[in-house]
Amino acid sequence: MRQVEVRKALGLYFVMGTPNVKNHEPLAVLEAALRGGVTCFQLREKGNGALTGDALLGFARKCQALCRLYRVPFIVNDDVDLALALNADGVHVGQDDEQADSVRKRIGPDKWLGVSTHNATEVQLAQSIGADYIGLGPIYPTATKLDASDVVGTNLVEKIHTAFPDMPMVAIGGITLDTTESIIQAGADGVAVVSAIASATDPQKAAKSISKTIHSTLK
Ligand code: TZP
Ligand code: MG
Repeated sequence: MRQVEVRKALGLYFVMGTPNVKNHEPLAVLEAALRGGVTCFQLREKGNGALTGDALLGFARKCQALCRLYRVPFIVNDDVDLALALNADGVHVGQDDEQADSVRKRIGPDKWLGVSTHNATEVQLAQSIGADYIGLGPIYPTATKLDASDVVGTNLVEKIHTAFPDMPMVAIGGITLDTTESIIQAGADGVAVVSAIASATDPQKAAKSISKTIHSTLK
């Protein structure tokens, strides 16, 4: 069943674009993360020096090929045209991006649609237009997204989990190995991280440690 598959993929959801990687080669970081056990990957190419045009297309193709190798869903942030050109597994949009219902029409019923949310009203709307999962956050302060809205804390994870038990949910924003357990205990299906893996000295080890914590907490 699709919802079961989606929930499983949300476990350790790695989000990355080339600007998020400083001391390594971005594709090497993605491969290390995949080896370490990430269960979903979102290409979020944003910020200073972000790739565009053919360079973006080429990089995205390489990311997609790596994800296929590790049998991990490949999701594209915001860029519906890119997702369609690559036949990505899904698209993730925020509140300021193309309206989720219009995205759903363009990608069709089979691709996954994720929507970033910050409160119950946005979750309700995401559910009504048939989102496959929601991202909820920022849970904690984050330096990765400069225009991030106010932090919501794990209280909102609990509240949304109770109010929308059928909506797969991944928490995002400032999440580290140390906070993973409390987020899963609050009812999230998984954690989405950028810097906890992309900025780690050893991205594979970082992914493996978070993955272990998720599995032992979910049991
Ligand atoms: N959306 C809300 S917070 C965030 C995004 C994309 C950035 C999360 O990055 P990090 O480094 O895991 O805090
Ligand atoms: Mg967006």
